[in-house]
Amino acid sequence: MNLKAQTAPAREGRVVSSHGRDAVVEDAKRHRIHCRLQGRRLSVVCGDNVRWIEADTEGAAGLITEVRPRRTELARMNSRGKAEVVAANLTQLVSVIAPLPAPDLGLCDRYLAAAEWAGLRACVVANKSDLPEARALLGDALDGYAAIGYPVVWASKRTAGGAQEIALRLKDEISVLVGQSGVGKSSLINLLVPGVEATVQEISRAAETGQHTTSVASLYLLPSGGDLVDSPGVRDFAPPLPPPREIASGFREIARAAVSCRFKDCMHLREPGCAVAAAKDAGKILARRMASYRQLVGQAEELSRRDPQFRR
Ligand SMILES: Nc1nc2c(ncn2[C@@H]2O[C@H](COP(=O)(O)OP(=O)(O)OP(=O)(O)O)[C@@H](O)[C@H]2O)c(=O)[nH]1
Ligand SMILES: [Mg+2]
Ligand SMILES: [Zn+2]
Repeated sequence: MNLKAQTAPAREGRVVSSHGRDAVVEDAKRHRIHCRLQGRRLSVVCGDNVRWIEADTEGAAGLITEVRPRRTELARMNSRGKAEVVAANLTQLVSVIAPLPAPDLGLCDRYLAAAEWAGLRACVVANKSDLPEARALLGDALDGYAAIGYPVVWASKRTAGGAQEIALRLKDEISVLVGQSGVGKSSLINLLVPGVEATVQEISRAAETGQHTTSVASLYLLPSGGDLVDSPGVRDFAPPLPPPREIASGFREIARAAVSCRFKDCMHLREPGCAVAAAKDAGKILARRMASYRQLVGQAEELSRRDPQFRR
């Protein structure tokens, strides 16, 4: 570290994107500064509030010296089974689905569960509503999400449909766009934030090849208020799981029905007097949502067998 770095006063800022030991920090005046992390122990993600100092460090103009405690964390399990934070200090998750690539609604259910566990508001955006197959492929799913209380919006970058409604939902929130690769998250950023050019897959056929266009999470300021994080698309998303008994809190309609189960510790698998099973049989809880719930309970049980600490 040079002399200037040692004497410079620490300043507050927020990480708008990060890659390895490098991060772009936005200061109070909305200037963006290329920073490096001080020391090996620090790590930051998009949305982190940090302290930094001006410093000439090999191509970077600042040095991040401290990460402020996070109010919220959205995390995922990486391929090595370790929790990895995707973004910090979010208030809302926007799950983007589309008719193309082939929709994976189980993935959307897992994102919504992760939002519940992380204490984030959540909504569902069905993009590419201009495609003729959109309503047939996504209509029922969207109605299902609306019925359990998630705001839903049809959107299209082609027709700009839904843009105002989404902008209204994003106002006063720090939101993240999540979903499969190719559903059009970056396209929605470009629609909502004129002038920025989030990289979008050029050839529409490429959406089916499973290539990921956005490689790091980046935060954008919305002209109508609010901040929006564009995240790299996924083929799969596994949230870090709570103990098996707490999985139901990620599925609001299941948690609501569960108060009437005969047994207080009912897991809604096949216990007698299960109000959740009754609600499913009566068509009030979707079979797919139950399957998503069961899948996560199975995974959480597997984890707690391997690590009894996990059982709490
Ligand atoms: N017909 C139609 N195509 C769209 C719409 N939105 C995006 N696309 C196309 O879908 C493809 C993927 O869009 P992206 O915005 O790159 O998708 P993404 O979700 O950001 O993908 P990743 O960054 O890989 O996660 C591009 O070819 C877009 O032109 C839409 O509303 N309608
Ligand atoms: Mg993208
Ligand atoms: Zn039950």
